[in-house]
Formats: sequence, structure tokens, C-alpha cells
Amino acid sequence: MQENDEVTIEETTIFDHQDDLPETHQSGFVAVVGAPNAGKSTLMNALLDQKIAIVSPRPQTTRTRQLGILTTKEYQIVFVDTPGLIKKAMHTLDEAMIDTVMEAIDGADAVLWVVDGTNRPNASDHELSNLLKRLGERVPLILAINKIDDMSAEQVSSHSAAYRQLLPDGQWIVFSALTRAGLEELRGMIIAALPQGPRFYPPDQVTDSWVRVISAELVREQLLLQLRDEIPHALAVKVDEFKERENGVIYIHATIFVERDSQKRIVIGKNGAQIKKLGASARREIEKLVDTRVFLELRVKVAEKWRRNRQMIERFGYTS
Ligand SMILES: Nc1nc2c(ncn2[C@@H]2O[C@H](COP(=O)(O)OP(=O)(O)OP(=O)(O)O)[C@@H](O)[C@H]2O)c(=O)[nH]1
Ligand SMILES: [Mg+2]
Repeated sequence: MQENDEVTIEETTIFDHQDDLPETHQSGFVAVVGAPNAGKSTLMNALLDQKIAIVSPRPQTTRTRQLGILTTKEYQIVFVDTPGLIKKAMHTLDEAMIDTVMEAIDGADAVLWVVDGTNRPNASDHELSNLLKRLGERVPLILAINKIDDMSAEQVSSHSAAYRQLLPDGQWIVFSALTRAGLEELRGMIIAALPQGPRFYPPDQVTDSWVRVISAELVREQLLLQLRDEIPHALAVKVDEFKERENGVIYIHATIFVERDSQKRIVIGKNGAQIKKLGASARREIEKLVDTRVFLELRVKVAEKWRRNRQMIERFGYTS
């Protein structure tokens, strides 16, 4: 994880960090794709054993590509967590999110298609499977049927059979990202699908996201978890200031953007009660990430129709 803005990941060459790797060393980019809410980010966090991607019960939690890097002596898997794929773009933000998924698929050495096994496949799953089938001639595909902890034995067999029909030639597995059942087996399948190659990133790097960007995401996660209705989709969070003070405390100033004045009032709450609660929970999550005390200051601003404004979307970092 990067601590400041001075080093960018693009500067890393694949010739660094290759000390004493076995000749059989494997590496590759694994695109994690699927419908919103399937459990893609939960799965990536579970495989990394670390929370770097935010998770919520709301669809479209993930807005942009995020890497999760798993390194051992034998392999380096670079997971590319992506926004949930939707059929129809409602605004520019949706279009940017769909582009992000397509780019991740394009650059992948293997594709992990995560589905929520508690539901039978729907029309979108059929469409996505057609896209993936065409891809299957070029890269290995794994159908990962998630949430078995929430399924009866009968559902596991009938739903997984229905999904497997959509991808008859791909490999498949049923698992639970939440309880980790089947996770080791899934990891084995991913490793088996990777080509031989060198490391792309230093062995101690777990993501390409800045700590300040993940901090903004952790604030957004609390908004998703604590606010009801349609407001969360209209929210964006940007960290304006991220400073380590001499006493070791990290000072963060972040702005929550909403689309309307009425939403601003809801985020702030009566006498500021809501924003205080949001700030306290987000601060605790950020403290877990940075492993030190955090001072978090939040403010709310209206940015009308920002989801239709490419410049704003880029400013918030929701493009790949
Ligand atoms: N019961 C159960 N719930 C799960 C499992 N994996 C994820 N979830 C829940 O499913 C919801 C969505 O999880 P996410 O990881 O945010 O899903 P996602 O696919 O990344 O969603 P988007 O970012 O919106 O595309 C959350 O409430 C998770 O706690 C699982 O194995 N079992
Ligand atoms: Mg996600």
C-alpha cells in the first residue's frame, strides 16, 4: 500500500523483486467479475486475508477497479476487483463502471465469474455467460458460485447445475466467501490456471490503491451501511487532506458529495447526529487499516448531477 503520493505503481518494473524465484513461478491478472452484490469484493478480501475493498449489501458498492495482490514464493496472483456488471447504463458513472469491467476482462490472464448461488441465473447472467464463453477460447474461466452458507443442499445442487449450463466448458466451484468454505480449493483452481511468469509487484504490496483512497472508500462504506433508500448511489467521497502528525496520529479531512440539498440534510442528521455516527464508524475502520490513531473530519457538499459529469467522476477517481 502506498503511504504518500510521490511514488506511483507505474514506476514498478517487472524486473524488480525477483530475488530467488523458482523457475516454475506463476503470475497473472485475475479479473473478478459478476453481477452487483455477488460477493466479488468479499471474496477478494477473503483470499487476501485483509480488508482492502469495501463491502455492503447494496448493489453497485464497488465503483472502480481495485487490485488485490497475493504473493508467495511460488506465485503472485493479482486480483482485479471490478464493479458489478449491469445491463443498462443510467448515467455516465454507470458507463464508466461498465468500461472498467471490460478493460479488466481484456487484460486478464484468467477470469473469475462470481455468482450469487442463492438465486437462479437470470437474463443478465445469460448475457454475461455469452460474453465470457467467447473469451473462454483465450483465457481460463472459473465459475465461482458463492454464498453456499445461505443455501439448502437442494439449492446448491439445482442452482449450481443451472449456472453450469451457462458455461459448460469452464471450471466451476461452490463456495462461501463469508465462511471460507471451499476457499482453499478455489485458490488452488486459480493457481492452476495461471501462466508461468515473474512478479509484477513487490512481495509486500497488497494493492495499488493509495491509503487515502481506501480511507475515502471506508467512509463511503459507512454511508452505504447506515443510510437507507436511494441516497447512497448519489454519494461520493473524496479525501482532501491526509497528514501524519508528529504524535503519530493521522489527520484526515474528507468531503462527502451528494446531489441535492435534501440529501445533505439526511447525511448530517438532526443536530449532526448522523454524520457523527458515520465519522466514528469510518474512523474505526480506517484505524484498523493504518494501525494507528486517526482523527477524521467530515463535511458534506452538494455537487448537482455529478453522476452525469465525466469530469466530476474522474475527480472522484471512479474511472479505471
Ligand atoms: N451469506 C453470504 N453473504 C455473502 C457472501 N459473500 C458476500 N456476501 C454478502 O453479499 C453482500 C455483497 O457483497 P460484496 O462483496 O459487496 O459484493 P460485490 O459483488 O463486490 O458487489 P458490488 O461491488 O456491488 O458489485 C454483502 O452484504 C456481503 O456480506 C457469502 O459467502 N455468504
Ligand atoms: Mg464489490
